[in-house]
Amino acid sequence: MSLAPTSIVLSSPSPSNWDPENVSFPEEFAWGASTAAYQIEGGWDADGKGPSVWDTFTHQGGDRVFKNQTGDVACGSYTLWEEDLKCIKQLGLTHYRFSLSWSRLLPDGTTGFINQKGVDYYDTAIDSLLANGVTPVVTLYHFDLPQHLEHQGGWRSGAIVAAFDAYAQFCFRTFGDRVKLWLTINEPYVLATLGYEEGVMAPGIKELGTGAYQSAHNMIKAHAVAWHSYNQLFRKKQGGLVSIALNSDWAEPFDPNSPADQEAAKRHMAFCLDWFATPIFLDGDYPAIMKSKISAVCKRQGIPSSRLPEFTDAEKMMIKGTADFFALNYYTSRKMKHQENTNAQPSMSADKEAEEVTDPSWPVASGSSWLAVVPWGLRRLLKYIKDTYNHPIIYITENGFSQSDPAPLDDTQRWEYFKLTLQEILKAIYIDGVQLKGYFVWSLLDNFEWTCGYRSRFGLFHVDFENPALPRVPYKSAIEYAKVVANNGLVKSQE
Ligand code: PNW
Repeated sequence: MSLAPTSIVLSSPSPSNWDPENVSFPEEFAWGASTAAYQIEGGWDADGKGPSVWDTFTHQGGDRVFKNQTGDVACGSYTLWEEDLKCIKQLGLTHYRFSLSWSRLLPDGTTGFINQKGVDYYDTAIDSLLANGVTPVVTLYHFDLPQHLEHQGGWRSGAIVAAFDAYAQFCFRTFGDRVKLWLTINEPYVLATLGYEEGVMAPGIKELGTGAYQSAHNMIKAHAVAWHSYNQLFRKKQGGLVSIALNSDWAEPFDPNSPADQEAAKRHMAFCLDWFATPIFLDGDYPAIMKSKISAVCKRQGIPSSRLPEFTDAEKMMIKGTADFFALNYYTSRKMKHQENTNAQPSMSADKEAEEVTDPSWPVASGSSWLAVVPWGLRRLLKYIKDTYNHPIIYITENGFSQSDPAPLDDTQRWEYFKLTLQEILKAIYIDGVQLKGYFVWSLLDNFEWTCGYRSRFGLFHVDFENPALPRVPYKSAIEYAKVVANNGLVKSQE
């Protein structure tokens, strides 16, 4: 069954007939949806899978996750892959982004033992996507580090770089004959700040002022080393592309007339996106704003050398230019106000000397308190990426809006948010000249939304987690998104 109506040909844009609901997206635009292994698969110890840091974190309880829920079962995608495929086909997607569970493939994180059942699972998924004309986009690592590697220091240890490279090479060798679009690490910003600095996500490490910088340092190196491995060992034969999925807010000054707030907004961008994008896309090193601010704050705190680690010259050379396209996850925008750091206690959030101020006029997605809905912020962010990072090819690898459980299947409001977002994307493409090649909704399915558990629902398909069969049912947004995909554009409603 397809949810899509017969295709309607839309006119191409010209300034005189500009109507975002009557304009086609560029030819070959990638229409996708995204998921991540721990959030959907379940089967946490099935068929020889090793534990990941998320298995450990959720099994420890302690009310760090809503109702102490776990991903033990989640959407059951490990056994219900065919159901996911049906959803993908109903939407008519051209692309599907999912992640590999590192410890399902390599139970202790090393290539010392390979779990063939895990390889079989992803082989089936990849082959059936391709058989249905859907291009797989594969994230190597989406937050679920093998627990064995965390025991050895995880991302705080430099040893992780070689371990990640070995895993990446294993994946390129095993799946790269069929997978041509790769993402190494999902959202190093979220992982570093929430996993290793504030400790609210797995592995729950709270090391304020150092944890995020140290872990991010190793993530950047691991990404770069894996990119070079692909480049040297696989690119010629396999012909694919490798990048890293960077999430970013868009930051506006709280008071647009205050130079201090304007600087605060710039610093928010530096500490969020540029932290990773400057080294990888520009010059191999951290943004100057970040380096000077952190070292100034450290001096005031009586800390002799900066808490931000430094790359050697050889590392800078190695890191620079290690992405074949720009993969952006966008959810929200923030208004930033200058906030002088008078705190003796080090922390990354205080280093930034910028404080977020909520704008009460921005609607908030009902399932996520942090998600203010600001579609025009995405357009500005895309323009910023174009101007700052040499006009790269961009894919939006995640964007979405959550509802709170119980979530109505008639999610008209949410579809409004998607529509406004797609209109801003059209402006970015046709007015601002951004080279945007694809858009992926987060997420295909309602799933385990990390610390919010199953309460926060981002899916295009509703999943009934109370029913052991875990049935998937389309929200209205799924039906509308299928029309957009089929028409390669928004269509005026027929009412
Ligand atoms: C992303 N924030 O995480 C992840 O890639 C997904 O796994 C996740 O389900 C999705 O966005 C929705 O949350 C984020 O606090 C987690 O700003 C937190 C934030 C942003 C993104």
